[in-house]
Amino acid sequence: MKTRITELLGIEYPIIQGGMAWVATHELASAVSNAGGLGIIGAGGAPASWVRDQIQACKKEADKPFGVNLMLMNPEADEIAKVIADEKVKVVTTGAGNPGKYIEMWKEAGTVIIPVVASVALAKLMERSGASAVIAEGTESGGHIGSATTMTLVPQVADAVSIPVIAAGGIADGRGMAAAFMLGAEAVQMGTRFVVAKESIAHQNYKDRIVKAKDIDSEVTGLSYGHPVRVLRNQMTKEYLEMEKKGVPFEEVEHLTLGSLKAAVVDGDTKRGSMMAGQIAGLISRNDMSCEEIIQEIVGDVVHLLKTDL
Ligand code: TUI
Repeated sequence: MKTRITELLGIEYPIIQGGMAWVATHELASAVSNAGGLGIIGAGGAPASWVRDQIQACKKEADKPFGVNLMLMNPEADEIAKVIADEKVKVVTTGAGNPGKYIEMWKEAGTVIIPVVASVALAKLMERSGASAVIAEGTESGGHIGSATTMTLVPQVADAVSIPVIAAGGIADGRGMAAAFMLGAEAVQMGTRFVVAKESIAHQNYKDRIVKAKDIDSEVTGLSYGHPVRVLRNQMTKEYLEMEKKGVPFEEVEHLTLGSLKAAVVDGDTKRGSMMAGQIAGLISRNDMSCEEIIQEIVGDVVHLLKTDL
C-alpha cells in the first residue's frame, strides 16, 4: 500500500496514530511503529524531560520510524521543540496552533514536519513554510477541534496544497480509510481506535466507556470560550455545559477541567474526567486488539474495498 506518505516516512502502511496527551506514550507509539504504521509520542502538557525519556524508550523498543506530537499550547513548547531536534526524531506532528517558529530548527535536524490543520488557510501557510505534509483534522475528532468536518475539509485541503494530505477525524475502520482515500488523502491518522488498543496504557474504565459509547455520546465543551474540546458525556460535561449555556465566564468554569484529562486516562475517573474521544467511538466494539491486529484488519478491509472490476 504505497502512497507519498509511506515513501516520505519509510513506513509500510499509511496509518498514523494520533498523539493523544497522556495516552500516546512510548508503549503505544512503539507498538504502532513495529506494526508498520507510524507511532507518535504525544507531548500533551508534559514537561520536556518527560518527552526526552519517552523518545529514548521508544528508540529502544522500535527499530522503525516514529514521531512526536508537540501540542503548541504546552508551556514548555520551546524546550520540547529543541528536544525533538536534539534527539533527531524522524517526524514531528503539531497541534492546536501554528508551529512556524520551529520549522527552520527541525529542518536542520532532518525532522519531517507534519502540522495538524483545521482549515485550508493554515494548510496553505504550512506548505509555504516548509511542511512536508499536513494532517487535515475534522471536527469529528476527539479533544481540541476545529469546525469543518472531515468530509468537507480533506478534499478542500487536498485541492489547495501540493504536499500530501493525511485525513483525521471520524476514521476507525477500513471503510473510513477507503473513504478518506476517495477524498484525496494519502494516509489516515486515528486516535480513538488506538486508545483502546491492548498496548495503550489508558485506564480500563476509559477504554470501556469508549467501547460502550453510542453514536451521539460525545459533547463539545468550551465552544463559546473559543476552545472547543470533544469528550464523552458525563457528570463533568453536564455541569460544564450548564454553566457555559448560562454565560458563566471561562475563569469560573475552568476548574472543572483542570487535571481532568489525567483523571480520565490515568485514574479512570469516568464521572469527572475528560474522556476525550471522537464521534467514531460508537463504532468501536472491542478493546482487546493489539495495534498489529487493528492495523492488519483495517488494511485488509481497505484492500478489499478498493479492489474494482472496472
Ligand atoms: O491538538 C489537537 N487535539 C488536542 S490537543 C489537546 S491538549 C488539551 N486540550 C484541552 C484540555 C487539555 C488538554 C487535546 N486535543 N488536535 C490538533 C488540532 N489542531 N485540532 C485543531 C487544531 C488547530 C486549530 C487551530 C490547529 C491550528 C489552529 O490555528 C492555528 C493558528 O494559530 O492559526
